[in-house]
Amino acid sequence: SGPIIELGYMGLSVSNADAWKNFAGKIMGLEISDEGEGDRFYLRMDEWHHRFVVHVDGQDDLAYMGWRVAGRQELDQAARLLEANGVEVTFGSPEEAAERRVLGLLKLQDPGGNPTEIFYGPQVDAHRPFHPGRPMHGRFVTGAQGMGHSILRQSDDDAAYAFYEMLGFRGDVEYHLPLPNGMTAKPIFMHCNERDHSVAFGMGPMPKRINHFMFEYTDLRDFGRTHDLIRKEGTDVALALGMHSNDRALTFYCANPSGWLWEPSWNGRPSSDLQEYYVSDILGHDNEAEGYGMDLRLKS
Ligand code: MBD
Ligand code: FE
Repeated sequence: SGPIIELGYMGLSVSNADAWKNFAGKIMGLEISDEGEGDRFYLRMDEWHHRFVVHVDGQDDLAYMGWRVAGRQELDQAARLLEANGVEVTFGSPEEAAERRVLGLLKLQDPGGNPTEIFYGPQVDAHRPFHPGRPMHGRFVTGAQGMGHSILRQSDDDAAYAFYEMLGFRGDVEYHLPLPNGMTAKPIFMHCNERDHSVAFGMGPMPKRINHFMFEYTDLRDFGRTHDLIRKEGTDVALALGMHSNDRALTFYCANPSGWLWEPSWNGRPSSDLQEYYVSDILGHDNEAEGYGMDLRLKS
């Protein structure tokens, strides 16, 4: 295993702040934390100061991924590891660390060009209990599993695999799936903790850096309420309610106000180092809205 312990935070660039506050808070149940900075607001999922920084600067895409290491020694170790493998790394300035609410960070790019930060020491607001944006029976699964997972754009899946493996992630191709053009998609799923996967790729060309973000409710009632609310709003759903074969989670994929997908989920199983692959999901996940990069057939 390597220095990375969790997907700790993400930066999003959005154009419509009000739509995002409604979607993230009133529909998904995340806590909106606006400190009046004007160009950004925050989304909380737990006691951390934030899990998302939402930058209102109009790109409607991922701004950066934030991968956590335990402490300063592990940050230095990660920097040496990356440099030894020919990856250009810069240490964030004290001002940049303060802006991210962390004790220290590295800035780099993954092989797909996705802005990537490796950090230690997040600001945890233990004095400020998590307060969901809509009433919730339970909470979000975070802790040792991190905030969730994302599928990211890569131009070279082998290079992406080598990069994340170098940082200590494990995983491989976990599905062989038919594509609309007759080819076979072989997406790769990688984990760095008990979350089944924290990063995935291998979905072919993508218009944005990110295809989707998955997060998990502890309570089926909250997951179900989110599904009810999305259906009531008539929001685009790319994959209907279903259960994945790899993480066994009940999920669906809906469009967020930036036009990429969110994957609310419930009841995922922990990651395993015993590699398997699947040719179909277990239940549902029928294709609905097209054009969100999820037009492959997950269930045979
Ligand atoms: C996932 O979380 C996912 O997004 C896909 C495409 C397949 C299995 C699990
Ligand atoms: Fe997913």
